[in-house]
Amino acid sequence: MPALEGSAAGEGLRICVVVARWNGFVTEVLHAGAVSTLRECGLREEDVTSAWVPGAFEVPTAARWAAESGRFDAIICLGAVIRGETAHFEYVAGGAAEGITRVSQDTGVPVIFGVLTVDSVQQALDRAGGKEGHKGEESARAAIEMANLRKLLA
Ligand code: INI
Repeated sequence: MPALEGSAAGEGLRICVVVARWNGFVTEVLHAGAVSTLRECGLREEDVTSAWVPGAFEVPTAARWAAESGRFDAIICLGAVIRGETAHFEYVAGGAAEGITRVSQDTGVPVIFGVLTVDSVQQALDRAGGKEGHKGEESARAAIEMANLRKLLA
């Protein structure tokens, strides 16, 4: 029975990291972890493009531009929406999640959901290199695996 799995090798892949500036004390850590993991997995410096946007709500739009450009094998979306800090958490977090899902499904380009949607600053920090791991690093590994799986399945 054939079983396919995308490898963890990043050589030759081109990846765009779309990252929100809002809650930058978290998103800059997610971004640094994603970029360093991509480089450790073999991507060349010139094949990792970062695109900064104001907030998580704008992430799907930039992700769509990147996906439709045909220049990237995968897109990583990074952001931090913190419930305690906003009265319109559901709109921002829901808009980001639905938009990112739609971009990936509409274009077929892997678009990785690395947007933290959490209740508190502490929960965000826990997921940006704290006790709950590092969503930026995880997102980088997921992007490479999905880009490689796509090549096997296409
Ligand atoms: N954007 C975030 O990325 N995280 C947040 O927690 C947040 N809060 O708290 O509101 C947030 N708002 C800005 C939003 O993403 C847009 O940039 C803004 O509404 C302009 O469209």
